Parts: sequence; structure tokens; C-alpha cells
Amino acid sequence: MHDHVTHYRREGYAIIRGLFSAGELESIAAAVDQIHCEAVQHGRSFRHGNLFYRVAPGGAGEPLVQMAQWMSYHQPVLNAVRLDLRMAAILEPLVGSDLKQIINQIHWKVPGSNGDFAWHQDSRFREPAWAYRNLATSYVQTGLAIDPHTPEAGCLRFVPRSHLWGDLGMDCSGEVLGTGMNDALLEAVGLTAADAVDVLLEPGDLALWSPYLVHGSGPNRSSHRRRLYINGYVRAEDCDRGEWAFRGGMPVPFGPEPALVHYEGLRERGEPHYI
Ligand SMILES: O=C(O)CCC(=O)C(=O)O
Repeated sequence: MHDHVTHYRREGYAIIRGLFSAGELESIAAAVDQIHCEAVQHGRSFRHGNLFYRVAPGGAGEPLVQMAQWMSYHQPVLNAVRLDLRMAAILEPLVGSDLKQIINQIHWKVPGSNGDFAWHQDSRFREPAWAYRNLATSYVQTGLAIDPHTPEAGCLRFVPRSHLWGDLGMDCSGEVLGTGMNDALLEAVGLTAADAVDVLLEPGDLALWSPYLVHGSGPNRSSHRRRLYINGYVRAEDCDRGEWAFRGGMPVPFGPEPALVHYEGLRERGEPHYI
């Protein structure tokens, strides 16, 4: 039952096969497509509170939607996924049953697009640092594959056991999204790309990874889209930010006001605006 725990602690990641059925995936994929349509209609990057669409204007073509954040406020199927009891059961032995959520995000890679993610540790994004305690043991990132997640499609690549070193101080001067994996950055911190593994997922499989696991992903050279639905959970007592997800292992619905997560302007500029 808890095989994933041993693997996660030792390697810094784990994979749960077939967490969501093909039938469930059909409606999740439709919900993901709804969000994509909304982002295309905006045509450029847009924010409303924590909801955020990162969109590169398409010129004469369709705008390129790279990422959406916190669409679960208004998309019930995606909201149900993040609060699914199976999710709670998987997380409980790792981080407990009182959990907040920091990440609620979709990544799209269309065929041929530069949707690369540079080698990085997610710990660099857990800001402000003072709001997080015991990050190594209090935070788990999850990624649900919506499409076949293969090397050709630009799947995640993990460097097993790299989490054991904590914050490696990797060069974080550039953007992660849109930058290719530069293996020299791995070597600079004593790691090698030769140790990296491709994260092969079927639709409905869930990957879990540590905030200190070094990972990245390459371009989509396949003929299909690569959609990944990411939810990141943190032990509530170890974090001053985030939306509640589970209390005592039971789902917590959103409150009347959004919680402060990453967007520092939430209270001053929460209204809809283009960026
Ligand atoms: O979507 C991907 O391929 C990369 C995701 C990732 O690196 C992240 O969310 O930290």
C-alpha cells in the first residue's frame, strides 16, 4: 500500500500508476481544454486574483498557452481532482492529513513548441522563504499525466536522489520555463545528466516529487499535446501560505476570500487585468 513512501524517501520521487481511470480522465481532459480555450480567448497573459494564465501572443496564429494557475476556483472537475480522497491517502504517510495547497497548475506543451523547463529544484519557487518550514519533509509536488508522457512529448526528467543534498544553490539567474536543460548546470553542483531518468507516464498516472529533487523537461517532438496537471501540497503547520486542501484527511472547500499563496498583489490588485 505504501510502497511509494519508501521509493519517494530514497529516490526523491514516486509514481502511482492508474490513479484516475480512463473515464475520469476524459472529463479531466475536457476541463483542461476548457481552461485552454479561456486562455486563448484572453490572447495574452491574464490575472484575476490567484488565477493566472501565461499566454504568449500568437501574432497571426493562435496564442500559445503555456500555463494556468488556480483554475480550480472556477473549474469544478479540476477542483475535485485536487481534493480527491485518493490524493489525500497517497499524501498522508508523507506529509500528514492537514494540508494546504501551494500549487494548482496546468502545463501545456504543443507539438513543436519550446515548452522546456530548465534543470531546477522547486524549492527556489517556495517564496517567501520565511513562510515555509522543514521544506524537505513538509512539501510534496504531484503531476497528473493527461496525455502520454514520453521523452518524445517532453516528459519530466528526474535526477534520482538529488533531493538528499537539500538546496544545491543551482544557478537560478534565468527563467525556468522556456529555457532548455543545460547539463553544465548539473555538473556545477556535482550531478550528471547521465543519472537522470525519464518520467514515463500513461494518462491517469501520478508522479510525486520532492521540492529538492532536481528535474527539468525538454521540447515536445511528438505529434500530440502534452498536458500535465500539477498540485503541490504542504503540511499546514509548516506553512503560512496556501489554500487549505485537507483537514483530518477530509477535503476543505475554498473559503469566501482567496488565500495568499504566491501572488503578493492579491489584496491590492486582485481585480482582473492583463499583464
Ligand atoms: O511540466 C513540466 O514538464 C515541468 C514541470 C516542472 O518542472 C515543475 O513544475 O517544476
